[in-house]
Amino acid sequence: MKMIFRWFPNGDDSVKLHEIKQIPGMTGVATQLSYVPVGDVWPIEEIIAVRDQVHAAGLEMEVIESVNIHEDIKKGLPSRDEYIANYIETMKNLHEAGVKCICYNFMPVMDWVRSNLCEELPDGSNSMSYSHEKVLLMDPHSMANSMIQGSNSFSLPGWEPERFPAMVKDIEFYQDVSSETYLKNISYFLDAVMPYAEKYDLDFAVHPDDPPWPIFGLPKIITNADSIRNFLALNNSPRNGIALCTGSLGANSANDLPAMIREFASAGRVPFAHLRNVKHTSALDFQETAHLSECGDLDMFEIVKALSDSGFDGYIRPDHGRSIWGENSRPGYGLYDRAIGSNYLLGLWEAVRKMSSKQ
Ligand code: DNO
Repeated sequence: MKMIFRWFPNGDDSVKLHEIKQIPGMTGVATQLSYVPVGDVWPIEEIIAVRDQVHAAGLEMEVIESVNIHEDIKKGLPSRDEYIANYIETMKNLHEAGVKCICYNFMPVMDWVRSNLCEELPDGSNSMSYSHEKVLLMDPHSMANSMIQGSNSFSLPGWEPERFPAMVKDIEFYQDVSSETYLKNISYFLDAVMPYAEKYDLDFAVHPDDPPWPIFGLPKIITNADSIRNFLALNNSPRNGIALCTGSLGANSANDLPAMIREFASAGRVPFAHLRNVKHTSALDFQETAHLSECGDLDMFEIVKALSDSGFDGYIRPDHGRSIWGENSRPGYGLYDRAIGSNYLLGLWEAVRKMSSKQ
């Protein structure tokens, strides 16, 4: 298992590489060229320039989060072949730079959504929260505006500005797309890229839908154990895996995360885990919390134990932290709370490993 930290290059992060290096147990970063428009090839020299910067700080760059999928691929348009060819070219370039794992998502139009990026917790810290009622009252424009306004002027993963002008039309487009058709479009993509994932030694980790239920009438495909089974069955390459995000899947209290981990990680289909905690405020509402089990509704001990028992040897990153101690950062991605969270998770990992080797 390798503990890594999400970091954005080119000055688009309040957290510095040397600070990440000083977190005990941290081996590398999950990063991306966030400024390359979705669908374009990532230039090899730019990938290498970022990698060299990461290496110079004594860290690894084995995980990319994310290489986003162009909407034409998701929609199944004829132009998808050109974007898939670009995607494969990017995979080749990433492989040449030593990347081992690509995290991506198949969420249509928009990536993750929150109704508030800065909700106060009882201890005076802030974190992101989701109120389904508030989201239902928003249209795509007000949603995009509220995400951008809450972003503290950092780019928000999945909310690339070039997506905004087409958002309303894209949402309309998907109203007539059934889940079956959407899965076929995904299958087409997987069938095209998986042979190259094998050739280039790249594990693919698809991120679950966040939140894991429908909004704006968009098809949602990775929300629970059944849907993950369906997704993995679309392409049986061992490279076709999931990014087990406990906060996304855990927003639905019906999801039994340790059981899902035991099933999918034991099958070798979990190359990457995002570990964070959430507190359910109602069936469709939640608040992100500190990582500690007692702060939210997820049992982080059981989650880490399930990973260890399943022989997980992939990457873990502490996902979304709170904003604490007056830090001004990208929402969810400050230094302090994720550093604390990572060391709590590493402590759980050490304890679980030592206990299991004594049995
Ligand atoms: C949000 C992240 C997501 C994730 C993408 C992966 O904070 O977990 O934006 O990076 O869905 O493609």
